[in-house]
Amino acid sequence: MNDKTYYLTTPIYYVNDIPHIGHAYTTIAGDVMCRYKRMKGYDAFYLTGTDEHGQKIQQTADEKGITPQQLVDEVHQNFRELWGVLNISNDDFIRTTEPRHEIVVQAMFKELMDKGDIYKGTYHGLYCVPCETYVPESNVGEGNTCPDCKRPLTPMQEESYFFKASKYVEALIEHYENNLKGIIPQSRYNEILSFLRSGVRDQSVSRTTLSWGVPIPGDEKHVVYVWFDALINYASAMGYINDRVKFEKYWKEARHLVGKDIIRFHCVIWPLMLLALGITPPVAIIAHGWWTVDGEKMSKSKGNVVDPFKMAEVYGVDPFRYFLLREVPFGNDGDFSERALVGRINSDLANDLGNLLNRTLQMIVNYFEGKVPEVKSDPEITILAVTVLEKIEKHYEEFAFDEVLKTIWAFLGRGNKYIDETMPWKLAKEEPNSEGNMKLAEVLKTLYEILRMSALLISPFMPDTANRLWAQLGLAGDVSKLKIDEQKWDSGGSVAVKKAEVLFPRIDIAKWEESRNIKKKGD
Ligand code: ME8
Repeated sequence: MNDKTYYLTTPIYYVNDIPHIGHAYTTIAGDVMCRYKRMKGYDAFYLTGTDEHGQKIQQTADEKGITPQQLVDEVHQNFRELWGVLNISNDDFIRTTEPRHEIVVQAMFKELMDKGDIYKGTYHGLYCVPCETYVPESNVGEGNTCPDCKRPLTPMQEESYFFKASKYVEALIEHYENNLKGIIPQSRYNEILSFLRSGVRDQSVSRTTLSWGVPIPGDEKHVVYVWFDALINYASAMGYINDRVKFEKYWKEARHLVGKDIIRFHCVIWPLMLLALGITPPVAIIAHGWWTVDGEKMSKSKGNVVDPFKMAEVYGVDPFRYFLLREVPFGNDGDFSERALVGRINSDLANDLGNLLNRTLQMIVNYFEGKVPEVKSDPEITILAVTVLEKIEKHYEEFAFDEVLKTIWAFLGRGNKYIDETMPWKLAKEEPNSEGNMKLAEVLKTLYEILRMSALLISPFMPDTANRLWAQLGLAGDVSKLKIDEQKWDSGGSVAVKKAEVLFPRIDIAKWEESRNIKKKGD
């Protein structure tokens, strides 16, 4: 049995809306991490799913004149379909309306009630319906509006169950003090710790104003508050009740990937719930930034919501995956523009990677009849390859996907420069068995090894491209199933390469602009 386990989750997405690039971003990032871990020999479990209860869903269903069940059954399919299109390697897809989830929500709620950590009271407050949250008085925006979505708040008073969050705050502070990487990046860690030190009030965890939720055991006019319900998916999907072996195996390695909008729920409420239940909090919560589009906030009313299905169709799945993780340091906000995507396809993919492959294969064909020379590669590049692997490992630990890619691309860049420096076409003119002629074999073997190692390293980001690259290198099999550490440097000799095919066709900018009706200056 593999004892190197890893467990990573995405947020579960609301199904009142169709998926957009924000959802695609989080899910691709998690996918890359799990694919990398598997190639490093881990048994990595990747979970995603949909959040299907609550007022937002009920309201959307009402507006559409269908039942909430019909709505969630229909809309959750869009997410499943998108993950198929984007080549996401999730091991499970949890829906919060599934019985396997609901039984865990009820069991945890009951356990906390029995312990006295959930009690009944009355809640008064200003509620934001779209955000599904009460807004504390200190945060209410001008004219009683929500500080996040700016929409008007509704005054509400209701009988409610409360979770004694305050009781576990000290324990959580201590947990984070002992786990300095418990929240990534550091700035979020500091923010959450100072929030915790300012105190956390008991949390309302039930609603009587709607029926679309998990009923509270023994008091069925209440349903469980949607966030209390949703967070539990991370445990219910792992068999918290039905499969304890699985739960124990993966939970100790649990990590949650989230957008910065929902860090308090994940870094404060969820770990407090876990501590109350006697469960260890996750190893880490990793928060990423927010995408805008062409400099503006993405919104339906502006009509600028980027459709990931369309991006994948027009530009290809792999370039889209690559772009999202290369463009912006994880944790920072970023701006999406198709122009920037086209720029990266042309420069990074077609030029840097595509050209290196083409030039190398062409020279192996021209000078060695297509057979990779059976010699050792250049010692200088061999040393470089070792440092590349070490750097990449470190960047993954920090979830610094952009740095991983920069490191791979610097390596490819070294390959391109190596061709310019060694000028194989000159070496090829020298006498057979002369020093220069022997150097030619070394140069081409070195370039071949750079490409072989790059195929392995890009596989988590661009699984199909890695396989196409691998096949052109004359190698068989699915790269994503290989183990990086077993693929020793210089082990890839004695094969016949395939004819070089264009990996990424260049996009003609003038035609691209024309197809989008983008007028040039002065037109
Ligand atoms: O919050 N940029 O679901 P949700 C980057 N159901 N990421 C974005 C984004 C953007 N502009 N917009 C959305 C919920 N995201 C809850 C979660 S978890 C127990 C419950 C991503 O459908 C980002 O990961 O609103 C964010 O956290 C998530 O989508 C929110 O998805």
